[in-house]
Amino acid sequence: MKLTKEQPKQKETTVVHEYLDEVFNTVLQRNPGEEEFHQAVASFFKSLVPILEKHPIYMEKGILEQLVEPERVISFRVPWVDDSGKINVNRGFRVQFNSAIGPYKGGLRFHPTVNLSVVKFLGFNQVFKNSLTGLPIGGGKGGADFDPKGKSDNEIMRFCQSFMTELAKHIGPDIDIPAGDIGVGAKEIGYMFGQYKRMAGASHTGVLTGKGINYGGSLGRKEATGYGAVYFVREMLKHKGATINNSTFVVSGSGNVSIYAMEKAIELGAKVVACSDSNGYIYDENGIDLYLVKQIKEVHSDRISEYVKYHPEAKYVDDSTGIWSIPCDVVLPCATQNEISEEAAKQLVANGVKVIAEGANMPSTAEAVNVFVNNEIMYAPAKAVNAGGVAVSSLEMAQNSMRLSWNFGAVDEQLQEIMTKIYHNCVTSAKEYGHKDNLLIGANIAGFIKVADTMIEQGVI
Ligand code: NDP
Ligand code: 2IT
Repeated sequence: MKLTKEQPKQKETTVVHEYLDEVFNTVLQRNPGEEEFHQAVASFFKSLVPILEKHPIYMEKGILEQLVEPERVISFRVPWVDDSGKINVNRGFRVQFNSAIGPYKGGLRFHPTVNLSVVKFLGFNQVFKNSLTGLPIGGGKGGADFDPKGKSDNEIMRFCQSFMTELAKHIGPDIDIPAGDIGVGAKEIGYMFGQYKRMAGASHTGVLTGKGINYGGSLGRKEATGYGAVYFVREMLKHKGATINNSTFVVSGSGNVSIYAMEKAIELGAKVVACSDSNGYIYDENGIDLYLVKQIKEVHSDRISEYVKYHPEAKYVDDSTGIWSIPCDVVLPCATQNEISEEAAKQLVANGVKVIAEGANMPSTAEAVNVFVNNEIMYAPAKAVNAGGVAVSSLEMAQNSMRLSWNFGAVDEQLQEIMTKIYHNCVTSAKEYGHKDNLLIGANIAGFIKVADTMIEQGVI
């Protein structure tokens, strides 16, 4: 990469801020009301100041202007018939954000809160997360404002088929490869895969990841995001000469990411004392009975409040945000965006938290992040911490291309290597750009460089 000569620092800082402000103002004007998207872009831009100071080429080549505009946005009607015969209409999305380093890759979310802003914030962050994995995947995201809660299996199947009937026109194993996210697990992926196969008249195994093991799913994908997050925490603690053993964890959510984060943390000797769902949280000071949580959530799709029926000594509180009042060493927010407010962050800090590692996407508000950074808490952002899920998705694609499947140990070993590399890459980038130990800046810069340099190499502009 050709670098222009460094300018005196003060002058450059002004220019850089002016430039970032200008691009950000365009984002605000072009995307009115998309608050989550604005939040993701603002947080990312803040981290880029040191790299733009050193390498103005990214400004000269208009890289940021291009990065904030998705390559393609698809929005579509999803009509489906419920069990009573009533016709329902939902809105589906796929945002194909950036394909510089590979085909679009990212999950699908089915939740009533899904809208264009949510899909765009997720897609934007996915671009840099995927870059951090070191694997050849671009970034995208999709979903629908469909609520799977309380729906029958047949209703979910009909919805998934209708959703895929439109989505199929836009995806493919070398074009765009969706996977799961909130409300989309192996069951939904199976229904969507079946519909894609019927429409294509061929079994393009690599078109989706997170598939069932019988038809091309990777062993270890289900566990990957949660395990990966804990492997990342292990590296963070190692850096400080500490270990997970005997530490106390609070893990929000009780879905895919949360359950497997708890599983790995417990395996490595932690005591997980609390988890939650969107209704409330449980606190079990003896340590969460994970077998029971799996039964409640994975087998019966029930509420986490059921837990206290089997463990009356534990406590259930009917307010999921209260989970942040529990003193602990390590916090893994693994539910949803903006689940940690500024007040919650202050309370965590006051209670002596040592590590915050984001399993969910953008779980901390901008104000909460400031609280962690200003108090020098070990804080790691989602795009680094939860990258294990998409990394193993990429390994699933590799296995599909080879028409082979690796055993669990082989996948898990690669996951551990990938998470360790991501951690070191973040640390190195943070240090190189003058923000030692700031994993937020390190992750954003490391994720950015690869995408930006590739865009320049490919002559996108
Ligand atoms: P799941 O649907 O499996 O679980 C989501 C969990 O979060 C459930 O316990 C759910 O509770 C809770 N939750 C959802 N919305 C809210 C809300 N508004 N307030 C409080 N709790 C809520 O999803 P995942 O575990 O897959 O995803 C969790 C997070 O991790 C998301 O941010 C996702 O984007 C991110 N992620 C997921 C990856 C994956 O591989 N699945 C990869 C990387 C990131 P309830 O049951 O009541 O709805
Ligand atoms: O946010 C994410 O990284 C995911 N939901 C997983 C994406 C994927 O393609 O596995």
